[in-house]
Amino acid sequence: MIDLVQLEAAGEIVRAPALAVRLPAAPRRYYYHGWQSWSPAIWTDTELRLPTPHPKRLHPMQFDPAHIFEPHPHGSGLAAVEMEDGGVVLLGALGMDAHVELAGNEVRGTYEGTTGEWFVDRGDERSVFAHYARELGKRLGKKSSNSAPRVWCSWYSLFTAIDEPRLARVFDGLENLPFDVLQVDDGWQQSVGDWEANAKFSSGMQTLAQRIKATGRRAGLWLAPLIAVKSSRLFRQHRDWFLRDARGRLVSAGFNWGEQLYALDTTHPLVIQWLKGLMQKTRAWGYDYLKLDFLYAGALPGQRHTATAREMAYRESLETMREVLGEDAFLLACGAPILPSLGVCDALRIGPDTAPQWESQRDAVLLHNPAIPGTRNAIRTTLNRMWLKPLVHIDPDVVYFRSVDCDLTPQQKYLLQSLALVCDFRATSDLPQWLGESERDSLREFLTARPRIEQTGARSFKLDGRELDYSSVMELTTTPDRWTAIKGATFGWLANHTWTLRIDHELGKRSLRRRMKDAF
Ligand code: 9PG
Repeated sequence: MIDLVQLEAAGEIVRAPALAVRLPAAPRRYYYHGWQSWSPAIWTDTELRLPTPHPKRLHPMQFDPAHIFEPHPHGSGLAAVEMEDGGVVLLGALGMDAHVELAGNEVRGTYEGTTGEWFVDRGDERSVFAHYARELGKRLGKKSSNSAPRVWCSWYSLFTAIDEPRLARVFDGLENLPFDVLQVDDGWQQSVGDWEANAKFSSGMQTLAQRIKATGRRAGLWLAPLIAVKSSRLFRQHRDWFLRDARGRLVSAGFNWGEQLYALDTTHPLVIQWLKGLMQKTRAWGYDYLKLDFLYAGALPGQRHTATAREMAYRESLETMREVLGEDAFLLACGAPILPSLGVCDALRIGPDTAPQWESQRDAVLLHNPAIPGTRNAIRTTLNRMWLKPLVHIDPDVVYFRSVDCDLTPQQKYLLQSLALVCDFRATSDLPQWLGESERDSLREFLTARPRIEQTGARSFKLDGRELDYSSVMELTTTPDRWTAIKGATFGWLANHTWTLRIDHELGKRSLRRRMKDAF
């Protein structure tokens, strides 16, 4: 049974397993809210049918796999529509495990196998989202309003090519640039699942943390605690810890690093114990800024050891990790389901990865995939999730100042840097050795700036009086012509094979090795 709410009920809270809001007419635009950090958040014309993003093998790590093929406009947790007169109607869940859709003149929300509260409001875009955020904060909690620490992160320059000598050169080169955290990203571990230092870090992770702390900064570390690659010891030794579907088959958590990913069942008592041990270990090594990544894996659909709704199961596992890490640690959740992370993490990545490229024809047109790393994708989704700012530190991902190994134009870099200032989250991966004198000055200014920020519209701001308009970044490439659609379908089919993904991974590694030999 669906409860029906007439639109007079603005600003109202209703408790129901499912709820429909009848609109006076068909809306003009629809706000699609993707499930996790990397999934897109976009406003589109309701008429527009977005093609299925490719490759499908990546769906579990980019979208909510339970809903990716839905015919109507739909989204995770909340939906908003814009009416002919420009007014916005919002239907948002105030709990976990809810999905919404637009069917004709009705916005419908459903809790997956549970019940909970709904918030319904109408008005102008900024005010309905602000009210919704306030209600979410009351129920899920919110984190401190102190500024987020300023982070140097190893990923977007060195990628997996990190090792002790390279990091030492970076730490030396940073001199007195005002970073609060030096965060070691992917590349230190033996395998995704086997969280011990690999041969490139033979002095051990504790020594590395000490070296960072000796520069006067906090030590940060990347971990993907809820997934494992197929070749990891963890997966080989504990197959029974991993999530399965109703037919007993292992659930895919996506494909990355040239390998199949699997998800831990975080309701399994031995998994909980293992997770606690892992968090204790990283704290004991000396890291107190944790970037916990690929967290969506904790909320994938499947049969769990304990029959807990999937997002609730994820939230409980995040709470467990938080508890062991302690309140004095800073927890950045990445690749994380949005609503279930609120109140537990300190910061939340709210868009896909930025990249030293703006947008590729391959990703935007052929694969039609706005979750793939790219600066335009990152800016678009981050802006559409700015409403989360009162609840959590919103991470728009790193910005770029360098010209070495970077195709972004000065204007594109400026748009991204300014967005980070608006979000009040400052991070970069630029190697100090790659920066010219004026680029280094700009980075220092960025790290120390306290600009006066005024939001002048849904997608425009004034920074110290300087106009900043993102409207040109926001649109998605629309329906492709027939020839492009055929090319895209063929390319998407090719890209879906494990051998193509493996070759792509190998080529990526080779190109990284070459770039590093030349540049660092
Ligand atoms: C390390 C990286 C960095 C980065 C994270 C995450 O959907 N995708 O294809 C996709 C690929 C990589 C990725 C996210 C999504 O990157 O966001 O900051 O830590 O892992 O491997």
